[in-house]
Amino acid sequence: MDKRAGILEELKKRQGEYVSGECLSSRFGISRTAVWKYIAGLRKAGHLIDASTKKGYRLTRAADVISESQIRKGLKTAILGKRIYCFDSLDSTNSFAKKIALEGCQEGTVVIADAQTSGRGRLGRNWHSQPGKGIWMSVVLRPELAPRDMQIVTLGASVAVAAALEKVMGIRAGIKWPNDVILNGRKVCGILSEMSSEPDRIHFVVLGIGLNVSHREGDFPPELRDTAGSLASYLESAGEEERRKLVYPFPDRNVIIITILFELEKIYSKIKNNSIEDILSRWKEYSVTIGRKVKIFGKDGGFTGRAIDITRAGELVVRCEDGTVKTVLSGEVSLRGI
Ligand code: BTX
Repeated sequence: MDKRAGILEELKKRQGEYVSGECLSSRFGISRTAVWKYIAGLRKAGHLIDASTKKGYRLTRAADVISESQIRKGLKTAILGKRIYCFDSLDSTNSFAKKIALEGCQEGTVVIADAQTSGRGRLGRNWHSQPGKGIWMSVVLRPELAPRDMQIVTLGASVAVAAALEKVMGIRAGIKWPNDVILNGRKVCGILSEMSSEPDRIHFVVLGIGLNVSHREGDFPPELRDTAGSLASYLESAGEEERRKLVYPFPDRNVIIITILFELEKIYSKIKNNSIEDILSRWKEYSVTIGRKVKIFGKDGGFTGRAIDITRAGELVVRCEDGTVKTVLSGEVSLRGI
């Protein structure tokens, strides 16, 4: 742990109490001036720290800073997060994760950035990844699957995020096929899986999860203001009765990450045991697509119908208006009437 993180840990351990500059300087083997510089750095990162010439330093409120040591402390997984990389900023956590996956990194390696300068969505789209506001995270997996079965990993990840939100905050999210996590009709989380494979075997999957956490409406660029949401904006818009059921103020991002990784590992072990039906039935419980009238936009135009099911391969089954049944593996779906 670096010295700045160590000082923060010490202040956290004694939250509410003053810790003298002398105590910190002897504990970390640095001068009093260096302690002061580290404290200034922590304040700059958003931590509220009181300073008193006589008594020392006191943490009054820790900033919501993603930190490897905080995640590691709460992590109860066996595979995911054995190795965790945390960055202040990256172009894209998926790009970094792909690079280290190609170099042979361990399965379950997690890459997190506080900000992304070129966050990516599906089909070359952008993913808006503001500093400090969300969870921009990628996980390297090496499932023993054929490439055609890969969609289950992405569907499973959306279930893991929805289950984590339920557990940690009491929020019941919906999943829009294939893997958008929705609150109040707004997209709060998107998932991008990218893989390297040969025809019958996946080498690795980089599973990218982007979850909007503390954005207020004005934090999104104008073009996203009608469609994007965050956990904070959802809580703000929830009615009094709904709010009473929710955990508020909600846990910091480290706790949300720990819970997502925990839920994701449960799902991943189901994939490893080939318990695909379990994942599909949980996906259906969260689905806001099945049973709805949908409009599908695909490469070859669009059609409308009612979404009736999902196949083992993750395809959406749609009964068209003329009674024919079609399966759709990729494309965009618009839910009519939402
Ligand atoms: P998607 O193609 O389903 O969604 C992308 C579309 O969603 C954009 O075209 C835009 O309309 C909208 N959008 C962009 N940013 C946001 C946002 N923050 N909140 C809500 N809507 C938005 C979804 O692709 C997959 C996103 C994965 C993001 C993660 S973050 C960690 C990892 N690294 C990386 O580069 N991507 C993934």
